[in-house]
Amino acid sequence: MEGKRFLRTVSCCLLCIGLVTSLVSCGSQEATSVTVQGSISEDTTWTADNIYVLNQEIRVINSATLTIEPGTLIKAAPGEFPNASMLLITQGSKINAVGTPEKPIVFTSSDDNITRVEESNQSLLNENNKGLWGGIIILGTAPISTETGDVSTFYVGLDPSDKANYYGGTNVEDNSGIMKYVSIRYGGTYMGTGSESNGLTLCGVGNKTQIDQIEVYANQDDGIEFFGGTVNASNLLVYNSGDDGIDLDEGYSGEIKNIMVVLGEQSDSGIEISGGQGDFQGDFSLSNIQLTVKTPSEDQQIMRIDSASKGSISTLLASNFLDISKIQLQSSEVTLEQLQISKNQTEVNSLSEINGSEKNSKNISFTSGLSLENDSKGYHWTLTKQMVSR
Ligand SMILES: [Ca+2]
Ligand SMILES: [Ca+2]
Repeated sequence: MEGKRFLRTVSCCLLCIGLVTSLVSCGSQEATSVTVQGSISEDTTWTADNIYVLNQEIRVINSATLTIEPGTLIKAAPGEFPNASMLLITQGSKINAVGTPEKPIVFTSSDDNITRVEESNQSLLNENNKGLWGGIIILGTAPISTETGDVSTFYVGLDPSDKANYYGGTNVEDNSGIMKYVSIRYGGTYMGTGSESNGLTLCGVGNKTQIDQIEVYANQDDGIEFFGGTVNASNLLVYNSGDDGIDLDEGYSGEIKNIMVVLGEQSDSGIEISGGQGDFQGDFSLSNIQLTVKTPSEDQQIMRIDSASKGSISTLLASNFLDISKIQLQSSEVTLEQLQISKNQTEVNSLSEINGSEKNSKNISFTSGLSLENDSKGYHWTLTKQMVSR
């Protein structure tokens, strides 16, 4: 029995941690580079003295918890579908990634030259190096609203014949773990579905999960996308995404507080919301939102909200957009309160100036002199802040 268990442990470890590839000089200490491949099927801790290199799809399965120490640097090998490197937390498994402002947890590309989290501002990559790896995907068991009415579905881009690639269910209180002070950089590789991956994708993730202080820097698709689920989130910063900053889909029904999106020239909407595709619409609540533009372009929209959406958006400051940028509101079940919007340096106070669809005119109020609960100082730990002040 003992021998059998030993062999099983050894084979699991061989699968999880491929090999120690090299020692990387980092000042007085040397960080060991550890290649990770295959599935993680028992509780595992990644420690800050190593650099973990994700080689293709890493799945946490079998109700295991992946714990990542503060200050840990994780890099992802290059490649696109079906060889994209990504971290996938499957249903029942958990991520426990809690950094601190001084020691955030950093996910980046293996093209990144940094060897310690503290060297982030010495990276030779920049905001144009998007699409290098597949991001982080969490699959939970909370409700989703799909077109087919299915309670659960597979994540597009993953193998539908494998049950581990499914998300959604009836568990509002799904607990998929905790992520705090985590920076996700240069993701968004091609997923073989006509689109790219998001920085962080939360699929059917429930309200016992904690998502707070997350930065997504230079991702090719959306920064953070929520597919259904009931998870609450706070302090989300998305910088220069190729598509939207924050994207809600499939009847997402949680509360998000403190959002900051800085759009780049190729970005689409600051926030895009699609309601439920099936039986229920969901009900979201977003507040304390700052949407701004680094280099204004005609592609940028402030928000797009489709006809199936239901929820509320309050205290929103949008600035530096071009005149052509709009809030497209196609639902009569969304309230927009305390908006302060400036375009071409001028404050706009009427719906006709911001509404692309002309569909809905009720439940909208404007304000001025808005002060947000968390202004940009709260994000001092992020790469975005370090690069802006460099
Ligand atoms: Ca997306
Ligand atoms: Ca999108």
